[in-house]
Amino acid sequence: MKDELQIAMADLDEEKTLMLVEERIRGGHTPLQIIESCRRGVEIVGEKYSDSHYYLSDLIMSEEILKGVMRVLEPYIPMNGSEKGISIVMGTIEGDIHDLGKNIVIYLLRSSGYKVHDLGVDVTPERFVQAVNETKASILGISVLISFCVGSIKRVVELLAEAGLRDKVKVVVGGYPVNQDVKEFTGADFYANDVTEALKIYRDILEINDSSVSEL
Ligand code: B12
Repeated sequence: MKDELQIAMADLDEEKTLMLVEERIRGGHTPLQIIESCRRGVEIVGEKYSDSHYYLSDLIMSEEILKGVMRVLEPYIPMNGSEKGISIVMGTIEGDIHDLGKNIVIYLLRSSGYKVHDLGVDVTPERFVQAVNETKASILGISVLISFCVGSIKRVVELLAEAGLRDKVKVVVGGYPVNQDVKEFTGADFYANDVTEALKIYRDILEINDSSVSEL
């Protein structure tokens, strides 16, 4: 069922979106619930773009609104910043410049005290492997929103194996087109296409006992 915030986001109604976000945060909704409503809203923006009802400028508008939403939410995301000594590498795969979702996941992980090396966007398979090697990361998170870039993730996993690093790092893929088939095709260990599932996976991998992440 669509909610009012999801619809306001899908309609690219910035004022109403931000008003509803403020209202919800004051009403006790968690930042994760709010982010998920907005994510489902921009999913509709994407569908309208595919149907030629929206243009590229509308995708850009959805980016601006989502950044505004995060500015409202950030003060409500507790910084449980005690350094946990676990290293995570994240980046968006080669050919893809989408980074809003990746940045949200990184923000939440950092707020829980994890050290995240953000490689940015359009990251080559070789660069991912180099970063895992240099940082001794226990998790590699790869974001992908453009379907045809999925093949490069498979290449990352192959290169990790060639470098003798495959059993030292868990590979997590995330993003809109990701599903069980993508996980199997790429050889990744886990996949997530919403923030709650993403944080659950990181928590499970790291066997986090504190509840700092789940309380967001
Ligand atoms: C905003 C947007 C843009 C913005 C991106 C701004 C930015 N800085 O990221 C701009 C305008 C730049 C853009 C450009 C383009 N876009 Co665009 N874009 C979108 C849109 C509407 C929303 C994406 C988004 O930010 N969602 C909100 C975030 C919060 O959700 P998310 O990214 O899914 O992330 C969540 C989870 O997936 C997960 N997650 C994400 N990453 C990771 C990583 C890990 C490790 C984990 C565990 C979890 C995780 O957690 C996040 C938080 O909940 C999508 C539609 C859609 N359905 O996604 C299209 C969409 C992705 N874009 C699309 C296209 C085609 C393009 C362009 C090619 C358009 C063009 N003609 O130029 C270019 C891409 C150029 C390139 N080479 O990359 C298509 C891709 C189609 C496909 N599957 O191949 C989509 C699906 C729209 C559509 N339906 O046609 N886009």
